[in-house]
Amino acid sequence: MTVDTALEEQDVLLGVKDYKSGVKPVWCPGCGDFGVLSATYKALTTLQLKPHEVVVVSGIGCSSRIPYFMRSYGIHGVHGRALPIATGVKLANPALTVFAMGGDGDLMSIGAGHLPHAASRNVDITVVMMDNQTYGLTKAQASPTSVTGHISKSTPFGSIARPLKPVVLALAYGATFVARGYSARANEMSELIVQGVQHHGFSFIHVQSPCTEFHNTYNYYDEAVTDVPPEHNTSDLAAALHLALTEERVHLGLFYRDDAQESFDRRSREFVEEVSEFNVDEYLRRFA
Ligand SMILES: Cc1ncc(C[n+]2csc(CCOP(=O)(O)OP(=O)(O)O)c2C)c(N)n1
Ligand code: SF4
Repeated sequence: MTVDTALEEQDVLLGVKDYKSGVKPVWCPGCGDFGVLSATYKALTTLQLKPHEVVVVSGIGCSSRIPYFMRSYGIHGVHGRALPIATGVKLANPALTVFAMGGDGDLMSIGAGHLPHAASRNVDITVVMMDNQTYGLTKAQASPTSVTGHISKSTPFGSIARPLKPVVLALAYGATFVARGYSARANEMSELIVQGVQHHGFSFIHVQSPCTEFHNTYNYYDEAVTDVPPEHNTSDLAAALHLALTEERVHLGLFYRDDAQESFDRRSREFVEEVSEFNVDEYLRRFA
């Protein structure tokens, strides 16, 4: 998706409407992904980023349709490959604000192998994972975050696997900004997205984003969520892991932030001087 830059050239204050592509979301009524979309519009308004400075990369899934609804650059990629594409975009043009957005299936199943590498490299991108504990687009198979006992078309007698814990994984992989939001609390989520973008490193925002069509968990999360306690020290990795492992309540807010690590894209700029002209024809002739 491309954006025309006429609006950006004017020095005007941008509002939510300026980040809307005009394409009407095709999600089911009440889908949690609407909350994520409006939180993202609001965050961009707060940040006053110009649409042409933003790239939203996604994989495949209902949640991964999000780039269509945003007036920014966007790539609706290949299933599970949002992170490597987003990494490439950021390395090619570090001036861009790059998001990788998608579902629990896309980022925790087929794409799960990319998370440790993108996180430990500390690539300066903001990941927003819309977790509905199911594969919505393909009509509700169990996902890696489905709870044990979850009954679905692929687990008719209840899932016998234990669910992955995305926040625990992101912390363990070395993400330098880790937070959790909830679709029903779009304002708080928007604050987290703002902070995630402002953080110069790999930001992982896990969002509980219910699927109203196949796995409606709003009542559960309305009861289960609670804020990260104010006394929590967000620079203490062990404390963040402890909080993320808590089973009784689902904590919302910032778990961990480390601003001391230099990002991969900044470090890679050190090699710009070393880059020499690459002649494709000459290279191919070697194989002739
Ligand atoms: C290589 C490949 N395997 C499987 C699929 C089928 N497929 C499409 S979306 C999806 C899962 C989507 O789940 P999730 O990422 O949680 O997104 P949601 O639809 O729930 O938002 C699957 C298995 C595919 N498109 N490509
Ligand atoms: S199937 Fe579920 S995840 Fe997909 S749009 Fe509908 S409510 Fe959202």
